[in-house]
Amino acid sequence: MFKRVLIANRGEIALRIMRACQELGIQTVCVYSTADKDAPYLKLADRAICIGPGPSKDSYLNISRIIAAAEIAEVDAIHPGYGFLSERPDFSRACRDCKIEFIGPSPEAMQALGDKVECKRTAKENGVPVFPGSPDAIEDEDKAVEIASKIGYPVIIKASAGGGGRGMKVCQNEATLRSMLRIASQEAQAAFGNGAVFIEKYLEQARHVEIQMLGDKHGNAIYLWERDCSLQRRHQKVIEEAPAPHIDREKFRKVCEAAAKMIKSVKYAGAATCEFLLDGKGDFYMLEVNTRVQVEHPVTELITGIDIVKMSILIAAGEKIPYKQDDVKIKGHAMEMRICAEDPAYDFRPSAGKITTWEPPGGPGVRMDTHVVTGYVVPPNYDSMVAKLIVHADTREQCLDRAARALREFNVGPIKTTIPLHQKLVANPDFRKGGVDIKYLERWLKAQQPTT
Ligand code: MV4
Repeated sequence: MFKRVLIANRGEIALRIMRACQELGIQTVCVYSTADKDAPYLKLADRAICIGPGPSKDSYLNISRIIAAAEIAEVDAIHPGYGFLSERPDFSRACRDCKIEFIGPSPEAMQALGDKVECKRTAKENGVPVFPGSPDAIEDEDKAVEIASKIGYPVIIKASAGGGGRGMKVCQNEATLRSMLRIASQEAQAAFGNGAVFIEKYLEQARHVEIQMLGDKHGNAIYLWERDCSLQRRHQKVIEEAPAPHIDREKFRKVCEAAAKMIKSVKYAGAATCEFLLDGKGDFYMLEVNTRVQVEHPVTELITGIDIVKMSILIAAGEKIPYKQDDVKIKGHAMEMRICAEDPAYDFRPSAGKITTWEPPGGPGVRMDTHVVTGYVVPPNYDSMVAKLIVHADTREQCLDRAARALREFNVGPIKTTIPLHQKLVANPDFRKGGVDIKYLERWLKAQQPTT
């Protein structure tokens, strides 16, 4: 087992990883930027090392500074958390080159799944359903038009090196497809240093369901079932839940089995998530694979009882996954509300500053993942999430009621947060019915706006 681990991240996930390490008897080294120098969680680390100024590119995204900190502190491994360097094959490789274990997949596995064209090919080979489209990156406009007329419009152009919704173009007809192909490729080249684009059938109305997986270094892979992340705004998830409401579980099991086979095929070690769109007929289509621990992992931890962050560390240390697929049972229902320092009454404008009132909820079935304490100052440099409120109950309805109760207890000031939005959502009849689509929240927010 590792003696000492460096945490290359900040905020709630740095604290979450620190907690996992401490329960495993591992010493922790936390790096921080000057913008985070007074963050309270740093006191819980065995050692905290400043790696630079506030801008991420000079600190949390700076590979050489992080590796230097790891060498000074003589750590055995680095946990990247989510965001920042977590999905960068060059960071995984830099760790390997310096003989530091990267807590996550090899650069090869990360590359194979991060490239969307390659990932789709691997998916197909393993029986994971994907949208029909171009099997390779597009070389020739006429060939793309031919494929599009075969699958039918609308089609979507995506960058092979893209992800998270960046650089996508929906085309309703041949003329748009022809003109957009070159633009999309140029944009992809500028944004990702790789101009490869592909097309696939565009699905208008969909739900977003993702499968949580774990793979180990011994060729084992299991799935921890799914999360429904359809409630989102501008590609930022607002509420995630598990299990997904109203799905055919036996049909879905086959998709999960194929997804596990796929990550096994690239010898994947660590936590991974396969993103799917679910159409109105109940069919699933894989979009992409996230090669990291995700923000919303606690939802799955609560319904399965499996500690995903601890597992990621144990797997990196060479342990076998201690669960058989049949050991993974869904217990109850869980929901995560991402509480952000933003004002929903003013188009979600950032609300950074000092938090003088912080009264978090508690009681049965309530988990708070946060680095915030009374007096904490939200720095303006990073993402605005200040807490994840995760609730667990026997049924979905009880979970919603518990969420409403916890949100009533939650009192924060003077900064504005998204708590009032969450209160409206857990009481919303459409959301309570379950199965809202990915455009629901933006539609609903628009309808809420005063029309004057
Ligand atoms: C799509 C799609 C519809 N059809 N692909 C957005 C994020 C990236 N992971 C892929 N995305 C989409 N790909 C096809 N063929 C719609 C989206 C999409 C979306 C997907 C999941 C969650 C929210 C979304 C919001 C807008 C568009």
